[in-house]
Amino acid sequence: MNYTSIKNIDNLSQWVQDALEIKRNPLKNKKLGKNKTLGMLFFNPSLRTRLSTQKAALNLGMNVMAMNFTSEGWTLEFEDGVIMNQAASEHIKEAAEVISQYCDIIAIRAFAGLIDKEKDNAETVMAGFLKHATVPIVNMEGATGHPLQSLADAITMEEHKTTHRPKVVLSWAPHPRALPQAVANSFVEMMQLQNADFVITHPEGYELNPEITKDSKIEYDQDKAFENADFIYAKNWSNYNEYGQITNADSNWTITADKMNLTNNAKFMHCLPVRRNMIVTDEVIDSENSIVIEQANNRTYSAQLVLKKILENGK
Ligand code: SN0
Repeated sequence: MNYTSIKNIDNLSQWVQDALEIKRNPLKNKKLGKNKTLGMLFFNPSLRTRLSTQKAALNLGMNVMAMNFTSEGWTLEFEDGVIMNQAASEHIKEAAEVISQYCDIIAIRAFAGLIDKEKDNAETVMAGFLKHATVPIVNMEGATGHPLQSLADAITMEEHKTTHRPKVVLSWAPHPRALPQAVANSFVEMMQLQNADFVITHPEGYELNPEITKDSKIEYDQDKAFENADFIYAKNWSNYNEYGQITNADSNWTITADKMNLTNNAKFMHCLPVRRNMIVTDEVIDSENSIVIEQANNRTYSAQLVLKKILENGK
């Protein structure tokens, strides 16, 4: 069993309940991972993902090895049949097979490069490991998705929802750097499995991949989208059509207290790290309605559920 996409979740509400059970009793399966090793490979920075996934593995009694490939590993080649006379020192074929001998599960973080859309959509790094590793793979944010984050988001919303069918708004917000669409993509896919009134709001032109958003509702008027919302999920992403570009930096999209006042006393969510007073004002993120810290806490239980399932199911 791999966990590379929200599509790997067969029953979201059951998974959320199982994760909440783990949260109530996190050390219950402390023997399950005995003498098993999780290898975590990072091609990009991480705070929550690295520490929460490690914590999850430790709660299951696993051993953990983490490696930062950008500063510590050989530069990898992912293309077949090339003459390796450029920067890459080692082919994914050997690297993935070798790491598979040391680890029982391999978790990978490899962001979108945001230059070559086709290459990002092909998930070159994740796909290379899926093809050549001989152990299960966990996605710790690939080029197009961040399914551990979205599972944690689902757990967090289950804990905080006050109605059976909440209104959930995914709102784009401005950012000084070009960011991937991964977090937004997986959030959309997760919301499509929920009983909710789900709305995506972003400036015109900032549409996500239509193969992911499918028939999810899009409202270009942010104020209108916020009306009666129970959850505001803020996230920046760079332009998908003009791939990887920043074509809008309008500070009117920043989540302010005035905008939150349009909602039904909505909870504020963000995956973190967050740029204060760009994405969200201090007033909102420091308010009682902000649940970003609990959301980060739930990363542990999201990862622990996934690792537990893999340990139980094997390959
Ligand atoms: C990443 C992203 O995909 O948006 C990771 C989020 C979990 N975020 C960033 O790279 C933020 C970087 C910054 O400079 O604010």
